Amino acid sequence: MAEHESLEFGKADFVLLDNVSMEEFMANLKLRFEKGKIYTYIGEVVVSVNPYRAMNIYGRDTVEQYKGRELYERPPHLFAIADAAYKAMKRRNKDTCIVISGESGAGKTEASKYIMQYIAAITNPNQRAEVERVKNMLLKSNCVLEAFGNAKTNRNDNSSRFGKYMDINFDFKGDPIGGHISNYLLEKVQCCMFCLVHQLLRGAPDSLLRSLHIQKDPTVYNYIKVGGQIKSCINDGADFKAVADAMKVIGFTGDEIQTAYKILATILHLGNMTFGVDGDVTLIETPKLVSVIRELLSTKEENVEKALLYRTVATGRDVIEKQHTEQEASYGRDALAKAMYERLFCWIVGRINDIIEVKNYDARIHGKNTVIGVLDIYGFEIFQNNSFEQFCINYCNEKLQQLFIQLVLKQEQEEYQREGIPWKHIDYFNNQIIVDLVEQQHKGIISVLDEACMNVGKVTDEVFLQGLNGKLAKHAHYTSRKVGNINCNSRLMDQTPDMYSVVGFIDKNKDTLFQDFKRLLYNSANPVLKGMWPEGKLSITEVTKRPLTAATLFKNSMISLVENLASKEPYYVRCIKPNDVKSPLLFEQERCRHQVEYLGLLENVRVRRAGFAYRQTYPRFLQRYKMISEFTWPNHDLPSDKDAVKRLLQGCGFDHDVAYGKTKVFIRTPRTLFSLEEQRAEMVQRIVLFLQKVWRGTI
Ligand code: AD9
Ligand code: MG
Repeated sequence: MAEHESLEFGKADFVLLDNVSMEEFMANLKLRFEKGKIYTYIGEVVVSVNPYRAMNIYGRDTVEQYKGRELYERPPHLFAIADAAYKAMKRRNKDTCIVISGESGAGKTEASKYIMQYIAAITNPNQRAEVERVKNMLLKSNCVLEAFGNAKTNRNDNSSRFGKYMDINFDFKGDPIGGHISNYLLEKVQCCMFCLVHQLLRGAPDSLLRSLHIQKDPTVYNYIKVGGQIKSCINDGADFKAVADAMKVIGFTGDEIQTAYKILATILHLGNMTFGVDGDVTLIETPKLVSVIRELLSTKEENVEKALLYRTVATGRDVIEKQHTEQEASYGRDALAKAMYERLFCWIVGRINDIIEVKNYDARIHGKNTVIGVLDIYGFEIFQNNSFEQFCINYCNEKLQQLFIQLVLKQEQEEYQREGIPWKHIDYFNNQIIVDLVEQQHKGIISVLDEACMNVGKVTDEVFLQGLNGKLAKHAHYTSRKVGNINCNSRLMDQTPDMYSVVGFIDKNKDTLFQDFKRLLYNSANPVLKGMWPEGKLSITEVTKRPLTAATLFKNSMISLVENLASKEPYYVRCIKPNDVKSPLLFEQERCRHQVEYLGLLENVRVRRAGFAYRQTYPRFLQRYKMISEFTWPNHDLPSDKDAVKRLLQGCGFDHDVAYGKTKVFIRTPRTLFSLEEQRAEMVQRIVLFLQKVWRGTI
């Protein structure tokens, strides 16, 4: 518990509140925000409120203050949690992870960057060149991923449109030796809103723009106009260069970087392509663009035209070419643009992984390679119109909340029960019911959606809605409402009590890209582009297997993410967004309260307060502390380790602060542990001095 700050700043740990009520919690949070204290603990969880202004708290001197310290020794800070995760990894050989959650714009990505910076700053004391290289790569990869994966939205000027989980691998010395990035669902609806597109228009040299046939004026491009905002991301001009440099440093070749630009340019041109009809023939109204795209993609002109206007279908043994209607052609064009963006992004992540993954590490020689994972994922999102993307993003957050409940609330309570420690059960809302509503086999929303997609004949959003109403009408967390004739809304989740429109779910879930486009890109003379589309190799008769739907792929990736996190020792950062206007001064009470509620922070305080800060099995506890007591050093003659631990703690006068479970000892306050650690350090020092004297022969 952090008790070292003056009370004028409120309580540095919510566990220290006089009364655990929502009112007191909010008053403390507000007071600290107003005093510029943006971090507060709940035990080992950091609650962070976005300050919306530059804070002078991340410099080298602050790093030094936190390095190697215990959590409760210094005022709450992200660095303390990063240090705790690092120490646990290094001292106890544990894989750890830091899960950063909170809604869009709450400060997750910034937090993840500060954590990475901190880890980079405290490692590699010997300045080994290889480790420096790895650290630089890890930091630079962030810059590239943000450029391609972040976009300006109403809620955040630099909003992550993809979820990122990054593992950093460490060697036995605790220095970074590599990493791995997993990305989750890049939201591609507004692919032209991505930062790099703006950076390209504003920051690229004229010669590059000319070679891409791109004009500087963003209003020329339909996809950008559809995005509705022609504002730039932060500092486009300088950023363009920074991203290009970062890509070079990471090891992207010139051809690879050029191909990335060509893909972005192709997407912009595609958005301006229009189709018309002449009798029963569908035509391209903008033939010039076809030749521009041909040039950019290094393909043949007639192939581009054909892929845009026809699709090849296999009917039994015959292969026929079917002309698109105007509408189908437009749909195909948009799907191509989105798919190219998504593929480019995944390819970039893959390339970065190839480069940063741990190589030449032999665990038999070097000992275990341990990991710290940092998860920065898109937060809960509620817009005027919530569609498939919000559904996936919010489902992901429910899943992470469930993990938090499992690890922090449920397991804690269950452990006390198991160990026979007196314990008053604390109620909390368990959102498992909502997770099930989404992901359960057969009955869950994703199953219903997949079923609707597989319908033979009529496959519409309406059919999906009927499916939902049929299967879920009685579910306590599902309601359905119909607005007008076409706009169907369903309320799916309770934590975010808003409606989702089912319009577009079917299309987005099927996520079809006509095979003809895949073949077109695979047949490009540009080897980089070709390499991104290996499935274009398949002939039409070979493509029979139905691919997994977007929602099912997402669900599977979430399940494995949660499994991965659950296998590590978790640390949490819970981010809160104080207002909607990016103001450093405004603390909107209701808005914040809502976030505190759905993040379950009050329950977290209650469980933590009723609980114990530290626990350890009796033998391991003795192993670490037996030297501080005459009853246990060097060995004890008591009937059991439990009795020995009791004797040791009684001897130190800590009996009042501990509880003895069946297999573990529980210590209530960190101060006790701290004091045990101090006594141990003192004893170790004395033993060392003693041994030195023995060696020197002075004893
Ligand atoms: V989203 O789910 O990706 O849309 P995030 O990642 O939660 O969202 P982000 O970290 O991007 O939000 O923060 C939004 C903005 O808040 C940043 O661009 C900064 O302007 C501001 N911010 C956030 N954290 C800090 C901070 N610790 N110090 C100063 C901050 N400014
Ligand atoms: Mg973000």
